[in-house]
Amino acid sequence: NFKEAEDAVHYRQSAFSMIAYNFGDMGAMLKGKKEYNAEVFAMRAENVAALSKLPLEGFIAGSDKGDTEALAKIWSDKADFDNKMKTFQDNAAILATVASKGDKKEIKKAFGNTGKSCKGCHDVYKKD
Ligand code: ASC
Repeated sequence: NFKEAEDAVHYRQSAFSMIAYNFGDMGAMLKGKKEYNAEVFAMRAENVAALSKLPLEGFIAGSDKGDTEALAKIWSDKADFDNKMKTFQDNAAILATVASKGDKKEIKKAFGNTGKSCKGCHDVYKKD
């Protein structure tokens, strides 16, 4: 278990940071901002799928204080928050599967769905 609330905050922020790095690079490839490399893309999709399972554990009770963008609403609507996190995990898993197969149209669709599940949660539960 985490010793302090701030350790839980750091844990989830670390996971989100790695998710953003990997997902951002995938976006750059899909938007043609850098060369598309199917192997690297699939590796990053695997990373995001694995990393997507980590942040939820860091949202422990009482960790809405301090250096965090997490809104208190997370803990008052925890079942919905958990659900949205699960949707993100499911979409990320689909993206990893689709990326390993290489159909660009399917990849774009799965990437879009995953991005929507990032935003869907941020819109409601993250400070702007
Ligand atoms: C990213 C990132 C997010 C999501 C979101 C998708 O690359 O850092 O928070 O995508 O913008 O809509």
